[in-house]
Amino acid sequence: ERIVVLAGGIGGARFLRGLKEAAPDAEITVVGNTGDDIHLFGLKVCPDLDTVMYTLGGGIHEEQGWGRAGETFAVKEELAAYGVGPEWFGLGDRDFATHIVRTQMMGAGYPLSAVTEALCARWQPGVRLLPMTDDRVETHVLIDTADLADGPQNDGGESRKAVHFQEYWVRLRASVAAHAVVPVGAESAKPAPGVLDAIAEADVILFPPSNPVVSVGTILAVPGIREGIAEAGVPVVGLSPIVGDAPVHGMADKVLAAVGVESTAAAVAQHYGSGLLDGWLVDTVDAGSVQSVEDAGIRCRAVPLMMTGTEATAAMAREALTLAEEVN
Ligand code: GDP
Ligand code: FO1
Ligand code: CA
Repeated sequence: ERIVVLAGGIGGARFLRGLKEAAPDAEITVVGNTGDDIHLFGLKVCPDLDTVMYTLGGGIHEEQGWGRAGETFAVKEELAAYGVGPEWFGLGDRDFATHIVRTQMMGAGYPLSAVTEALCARWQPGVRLLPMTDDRVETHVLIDTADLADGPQNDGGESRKAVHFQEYWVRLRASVAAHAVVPVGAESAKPAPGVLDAIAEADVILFPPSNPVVSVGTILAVPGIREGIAEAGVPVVGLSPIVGDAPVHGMADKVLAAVGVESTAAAVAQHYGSGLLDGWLVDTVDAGSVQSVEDAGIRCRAVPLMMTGTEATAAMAREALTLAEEVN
């Protein structure tokens, strides 16, 4: 069986661990979000690709969900001693090596997809990990400068600025309103080699409980990917990242508000829409919303959706595959 998964970072990676267990013989292709990518100190950092690679390859910092296990921060401290930041983004020594190899290969002319394959030769994630595109896409978030503590105060005029997604998420902790989320560069990006073929040849396509706006939404913003999924004519099943009207972790509600979507499992399903989604899993606490999702033309089931461990996550993956068979 060929399964394609559109994945962000932590939610996508943890789900994939369960999916591998649930479908040990499946050929899994992961289309990873690269809108979170950021250039720091001349290095290209790909947080979501690395989170998937480290999680499935056994190198992840388990409790944190991102970055390396057993990490140290000597390089960051030395940079800080020179007054060189940003101090708000924690790049560790082990992680630095990944970014150095990636940047060096890209400087030599290799596309990100080839570099990702080379990095995965070490980590052996057990899935084919493809970036959504080899082109540069960077998600930016539009905020009000008046909302910033150090911004211009009540000068009468309205002043908005775009900040990099990582600055919004990590430095500001999504504490100010997001007025828009823009995947800069997406409109002219091309799907990476292998992405459209994997989608066209898939038996099932899954949306893990990843952020619907800045993870799955960004992947779908690459021209051709959404169309390819719709045209594949195979079951498309998603799992809600919203449980009990709030994101399980993180601040997905802030970016959902920016696109005018309520933070409920049903609203996220309707945001994807019946033109894209055939099936949707909500958590048992949201069983009351199953009917409204079905009324929107999307087959829906309520099952436990908390990824408390590999066994619970594998059970979620099995439910998703079962629902896919039902809608087929
Ligand atoms: P990120 O790139 O690291 O933010 O990770 P993703 O976009 O892949 O996933 C983030 C989303 O995962 C968040 O919106 C969380 O609500 C969701 N999430 C995290 N853990 C769980 C879980 O155990 N169950 C469910 N249903 N969602 C989860
Ligand atoms: N997340 C944080 O909250 N703080 C950090 O300092 C941080 C550093 C970091 C470094 C490498 C990497 O691959 C991921 C990192 N993350 C950090 C996580 C990541 O930036 C975000 O969780 C996701 O991009 C959100 O989708
Ligand atoms: Ca992410």
